[in-house]
Amino acid sequence: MSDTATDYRQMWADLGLDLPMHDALLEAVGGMYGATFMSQSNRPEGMGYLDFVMSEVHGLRIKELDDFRKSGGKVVGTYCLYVPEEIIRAAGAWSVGLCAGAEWAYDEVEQVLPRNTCALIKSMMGFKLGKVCPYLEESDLLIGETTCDGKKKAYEELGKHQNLYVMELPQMKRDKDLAFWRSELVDLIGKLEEMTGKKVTAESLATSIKEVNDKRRALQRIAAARAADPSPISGLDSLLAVQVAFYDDVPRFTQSMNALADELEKRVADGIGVAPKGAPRILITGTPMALPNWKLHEIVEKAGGVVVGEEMCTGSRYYEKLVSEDAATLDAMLDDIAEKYLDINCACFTPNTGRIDDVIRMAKDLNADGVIDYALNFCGTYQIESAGVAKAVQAAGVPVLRIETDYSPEDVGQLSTRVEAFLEML
Ligand code: BJ8
Repeated sequence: MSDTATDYRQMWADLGLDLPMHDALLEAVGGMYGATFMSQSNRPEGMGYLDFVMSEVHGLRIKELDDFRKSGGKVVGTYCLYVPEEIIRAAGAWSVGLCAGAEWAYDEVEQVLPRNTCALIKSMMGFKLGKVCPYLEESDLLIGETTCDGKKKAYEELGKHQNLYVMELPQMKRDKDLAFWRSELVDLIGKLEEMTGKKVTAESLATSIKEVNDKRRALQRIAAARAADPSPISGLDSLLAVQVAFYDDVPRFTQSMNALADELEKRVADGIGVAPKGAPRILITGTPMALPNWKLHEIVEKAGGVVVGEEMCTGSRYYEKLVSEDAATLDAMLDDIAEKYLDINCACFTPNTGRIDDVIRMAKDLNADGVIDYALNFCGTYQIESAGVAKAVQAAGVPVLRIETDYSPEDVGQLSTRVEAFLEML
């Protein structure tokens, strides 16, 4: 994390952050990062880029956003995979995925949201009410979406504090739902054009589709390298790459991740890994793990396993599918974007059998020895899907461990015991 004694303090104060609380957050996350990431052995050198990005997460990157806005640019904050980054960039704005991965200001949050709300939503509100997130404060517009009930209603509260626009997401995937979703993309374009004063054209959209696809392709290369035994990169480092993908500068991130992928491919050819060959290989599926939520990966890898994939929004759902680059007109590009995004398998949809197919396919492709189904407490959609996912994956011959947790460290001991027993059984 940034040294709080550097000259970023004025910038943070100008953004209206609560400086003492912000110092406390940076110190806590910096300590966690050091203990979790820097203690790993045999990391790829390419991780140096992500270490640097994390060391400047509230520093240099915020300065870049600040400078962009001072030169007339607009920043858009998002919370969900369904909000298309391609369209935001094509309208001349920058998109930042907002973190919601740490317990913060829960006392204040529980004044407006029920205690039994999932940790992700509480964190989203806590960062705002606690005034500790410079990304939120740099956002000219937040885009919410009607996914789960908790988020949908929490956006009403969040909207009392910040400029917020909500996209309506259908909950089924029929042709009429696709047509409706496409019309939501058209409305989003109108909203963004009004804010940035820039037109979304076939040219600007084609450019942003290509840029975002290139970012996803770089992440696909990293994911493919993880299929090797021994795995050339830890699950923790791979998860971090996807978490950073949501807010870093797109071309710079893509270039750095391609350099990392080059190194990983060389490691695979040379048989170099981060865990001994034959270490238990785990695929995790479930609710997303927003920064700085590294809890389960750390538990698995400290217990001697290696996480080889994540079927989640901070994983394969983010990078696996691309928007077609064949379209020549704005209309055809919007068709492609609507189709690609509606094809994400979130538990908010019914039915959502595509998710089960993905988990089984990934478990086979990555030679996973076991699957961990991960749901945040009070996340009804993923908790309800959990039994069906476990049954189908076990029927396909892969053992499953089901875990429900939150962001608190209180259950780490108990979870570690369960994970150790699971790894031993594999
Ligand atoms: S596309 S997974 S990012 S909605 S954990 S807030 S579902 S109660 S995060 Fe998600 Fe978009 Fe779907 Fe992905 Fe609600 Fe569950 Fe909380 Fe959740």
